[in-house]
Amino acid sequence: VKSYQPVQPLYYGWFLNEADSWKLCDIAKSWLQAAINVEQFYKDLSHHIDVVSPEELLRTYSRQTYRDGGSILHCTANFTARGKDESSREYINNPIVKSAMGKCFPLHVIGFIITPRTFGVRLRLTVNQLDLWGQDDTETVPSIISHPHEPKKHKRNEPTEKKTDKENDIRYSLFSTTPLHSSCTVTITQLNSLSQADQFHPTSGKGSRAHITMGCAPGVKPVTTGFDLIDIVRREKEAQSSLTDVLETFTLPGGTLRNYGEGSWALYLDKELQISSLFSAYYG
Ligand code: ACK
Repeated sequence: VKSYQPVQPLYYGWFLNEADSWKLCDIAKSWLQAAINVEQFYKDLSHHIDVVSPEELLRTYSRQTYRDGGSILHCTANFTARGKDESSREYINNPIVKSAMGKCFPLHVIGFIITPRTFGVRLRLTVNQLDLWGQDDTETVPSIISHPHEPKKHKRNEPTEKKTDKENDIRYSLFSTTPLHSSCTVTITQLNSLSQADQFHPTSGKGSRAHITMGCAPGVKPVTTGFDLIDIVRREKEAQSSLTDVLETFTLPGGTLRNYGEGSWALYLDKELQISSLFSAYYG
């Protein structure tokens, strides 16, 4: 008699509906555009990425490296890699995780991170979400994606397999103007102002890696967004404890943009956004 093993998920996370995914792409695009309008931001980032115009910088982050085309946005709660190790199996069998499956959770968007590698949405997790959080917030960045000391330009890569124009337009470009038709309702709402005291270090410790990858520079994998956020959280802490180091900071309507060095920027929203999400597992 053959014994069958259950298929284990690749990762668990909070998934947006399709309409919210498109809406958040629009919102993110507006903020990226607002940042690009700041001359120093464009100059600094284009020093690290192989782009020749603000328009090209706006188009540089894509979701091509997502296997499913990435039209549904999500925040990874735990990358279980099909139960590859003991801790992943513990997570998969955790009764709190099992009972959360299919339940709704509000996601709180508090800002964005923009680096030569990734463009991500930064989240603040609620207490209930922290119970489901299984990512390592202090994971050391693998050396292949660590910050180079010398500016290193990310070159445009040739696509590995040829995509049709339609696929490129709709599924693979982050900022397509032709959203897929969806019967879902947009659930994004604006919440209260964030407290002034927390402005430049809004998250730290458990859950501070929580993000939604909006797009990656050519050849960069989505896992990099989490590493970039870990690095920015570390730089925020350093800036907080250093009284002399004044970072380049720009006020935008509704937010603040800050330069953390080596092409890494954080954008802090004055008011957080709330989006509905569904906790689930992704099997690939
Ligand atoms: O943007 P993300 O959180 O980064 O969403 C994707 C998702 O899993 C599917 O690829 C994340 N991911 C991939 N590999 C890892 C890893 N080794 N550790 C943590 N998260 C990962 C990726």
